[in-house]
Amino acid sequence: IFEKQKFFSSIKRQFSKPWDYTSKRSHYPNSQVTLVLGSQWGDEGKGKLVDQIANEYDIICRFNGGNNAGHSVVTTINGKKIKLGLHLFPCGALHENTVNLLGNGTVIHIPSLFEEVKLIEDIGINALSRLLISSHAQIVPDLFQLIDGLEENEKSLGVAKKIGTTRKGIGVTYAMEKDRIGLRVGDFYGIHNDVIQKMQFEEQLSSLIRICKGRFNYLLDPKFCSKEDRRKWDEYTNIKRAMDRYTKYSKILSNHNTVINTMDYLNDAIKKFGKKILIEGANGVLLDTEYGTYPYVTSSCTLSAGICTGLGIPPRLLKKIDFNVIGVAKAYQTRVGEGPMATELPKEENTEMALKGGEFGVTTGRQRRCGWLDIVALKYSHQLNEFDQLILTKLDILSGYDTVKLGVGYRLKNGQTLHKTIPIDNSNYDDLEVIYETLPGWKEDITGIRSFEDLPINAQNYVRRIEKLTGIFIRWIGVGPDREETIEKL
Ligand code: 2SA
Ligand code: GDP
Ligand code: MG
Repeated sequence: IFEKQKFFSSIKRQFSKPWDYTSKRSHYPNSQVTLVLGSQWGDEGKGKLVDQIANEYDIICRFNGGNNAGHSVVTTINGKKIKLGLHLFPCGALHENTVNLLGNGTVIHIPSLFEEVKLIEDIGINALSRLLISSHAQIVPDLFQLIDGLEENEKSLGVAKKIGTTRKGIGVTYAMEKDRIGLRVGDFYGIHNDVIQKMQFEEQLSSLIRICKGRFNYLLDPKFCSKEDRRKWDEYTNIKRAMDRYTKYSKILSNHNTVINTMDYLNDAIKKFGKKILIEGANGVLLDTEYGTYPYVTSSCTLSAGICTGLGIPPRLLKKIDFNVIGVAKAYQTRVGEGPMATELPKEENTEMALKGGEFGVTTGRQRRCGWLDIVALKYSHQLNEFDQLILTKLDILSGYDTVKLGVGYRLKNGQTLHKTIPIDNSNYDDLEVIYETLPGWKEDITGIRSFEDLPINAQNYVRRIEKLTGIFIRWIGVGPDREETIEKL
């Protein structure tokens, strides 16, 4: 015991001399690799920021998730207002000089990706010729999306905790990958002109369908499987149909040389050619499988750490170049799907904020749950990602409130108070009391404002207070959905 005490007190001594590591931070726009991450539960406005700064980068990458994500981009091209909801295609979409890359950590539902490509090309912008896909990325077959939906239906009957997924097959695909029976893009890429590969892929596909039929047959119970779902099941488990479709996809993708070893490509781009890379996170930190509010999470790594495995960029390389992490935080808080949210507003005020903020899912159209900005969760998120700077979005939505609140602490039932980390156990949320700081609000419409000093003083104080409480520098403030509706605070 004595030795232990000595050990701990020596560690404490080390901690009592803080080192000012903040002076070592890198700053956009000088960095070679910039990562944009959602610091909350997703939908913070990452898409807008990526679209806004993409022009300064050569390659825009996704490293996690699939078409569960919904990233909105609003801008005006040739006098025409464009509002694009992207799900898989990175938000460099509207910048013709960028390459857009889906890394090995992403999961890809090919038909949905083609739909997005069409949306972009309908605007008159090349998309497929600028897209690269990792041969290691997992495919999301239609069948996995159906299984995801049926599992949610089953859980809704109280069999297990419903997650409120987007029903895009994300969890099923990552589970199959870890089970080593998933299919990768490289498995079908090339089957249109290689008979041996075609036979091999057919074998893989047949075996996967056989396994799914065995494992998930119980989901065909009419209690949670409608007649239409049953019809889809028969369609999606038809091997000939699936082979025909994958052969067609293979041909289209190979016409554009879309599928490559993106890990080699990115490492060369950084080391040999000095290219600038912008990485776009999907979902948010609090939805991370390991560190989010498990089990109410998504099935990918949503943290900055995820870019190393999801793109094949070694951490040591990031240390050698200028690497910058931008956290995106909404000026209030939203969540879609099930799971705890400490600062959630009561029903009426919740709906009022959702309507004011247009808080409806880009993928599913579901109303998002709303609440006051949670500083405890934001600090937790910062600890996991070490943001160099924050962008605070949707400050305009808070105009009109007499007072605005910040959740600055959690008081647990056992008397413990948390200020910089969320509870490990979800059951703690049941009796948790949030400690709020209340600040005076502002009435003015701020969407037209472009300089920090022109904001109402109470809005300035709100932003400054968030900086003070989190210790993170707020670089930009969003005052509207359009690219231009942003204040840069230097
Ligand atoms: P999934 O589908 O397996 O990833 O769902 C697991 C949980 O992750 C949440 N999730 C999301 N949360 C916020 N935004 C997302 N994207 C869409 C959007 C959501 C939509 O941009 O609006 O349209 O509903 C997203 N994707 C997944 C999900 O709600 C589950 O809680
Ligand atoms: P993402 O998933 O983080 O890319 O965010 P989403 O696109 O799902 O949701 C953010 C929504 O807020 C979109 O409709 C954006 O157009 C919109 N938005 C982004 N920034 C701002 C802002 O500063 N003010 C307002 N009013 N809307 C914004
Ligand atoms: Mg979104």
